Amino acid sequence: MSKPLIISCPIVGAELTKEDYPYLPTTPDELCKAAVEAVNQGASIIHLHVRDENGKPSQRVDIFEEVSKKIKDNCECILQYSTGGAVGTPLQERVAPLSLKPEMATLSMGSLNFGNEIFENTQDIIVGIAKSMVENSVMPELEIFDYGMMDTVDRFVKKGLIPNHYHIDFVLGVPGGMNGEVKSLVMLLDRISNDQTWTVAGVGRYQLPLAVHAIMMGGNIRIGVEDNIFFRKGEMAHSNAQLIERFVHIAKLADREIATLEQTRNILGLA
Ligand code: KMH
Ligand code: ZN
Repeated sequence: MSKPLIISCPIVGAELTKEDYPYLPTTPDELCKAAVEAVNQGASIIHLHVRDENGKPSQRVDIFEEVSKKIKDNCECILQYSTGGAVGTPLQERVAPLSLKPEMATLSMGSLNFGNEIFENTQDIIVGIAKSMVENSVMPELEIFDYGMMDTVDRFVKKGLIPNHYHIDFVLGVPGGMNGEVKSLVMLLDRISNDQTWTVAGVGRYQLPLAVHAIMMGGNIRIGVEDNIFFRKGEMAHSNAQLIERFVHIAKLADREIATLEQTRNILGLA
């Protein structure tokens, strides 16, 4: 029997605007609705960014608190806060929401060009975020955007700079990072042990082929509009749930059941 498939959903991200994508959830009510629909469709982890009153990406604790409460009141899931924020967000703002003690949060394992900007993750930033995660008992999901970041993971774990219990998310296809070809994923998988849990987040047109391969390879998938807004070429998805639905069908046809919340916690070793 193959392992249940964990579906994570990044419901909004920090880069898109409603001008880019009219269905983008930004208000607390819209974020809650998007999360509930994603969970009803099969997601057990919600990767959460929030927006301020003007729709701008924000790491404000009060907004994370309000949105988290709304989501928790309306569905059961693991909340995974973004500590990446938007490009250029200072360290202190990035870690601020961790004081709310979400079950999980992201930890990006290196700097990279992000389109025409730089997503900065120096050693001090990585260690600063990791320290705050340990203080708040938050399980890290390591975001791997490029092959060399796996070397950083190994080095930092060895030096005790980041926790040694983590989940991995290979985020492939960011312009400036590693591409989302299946052979990129295969190379990365060669770097981890058999018992290491992992997810793949394919950006843009890579979402579909990488998720299909991950389903067959025993990995897990991140599906949502932070990574991709198109259901198919030229046709926007109208919700996160619509994007997820296709992969639930594929997983079922491939004899992979969708992980329940309890199964997700067990697989990831969450308390
Ligand atoms: N918005 C990107 C610059 C994360 O959530 O941890 C970073 C990001 C990663 O989205
Ligand atoms: Zn994110």
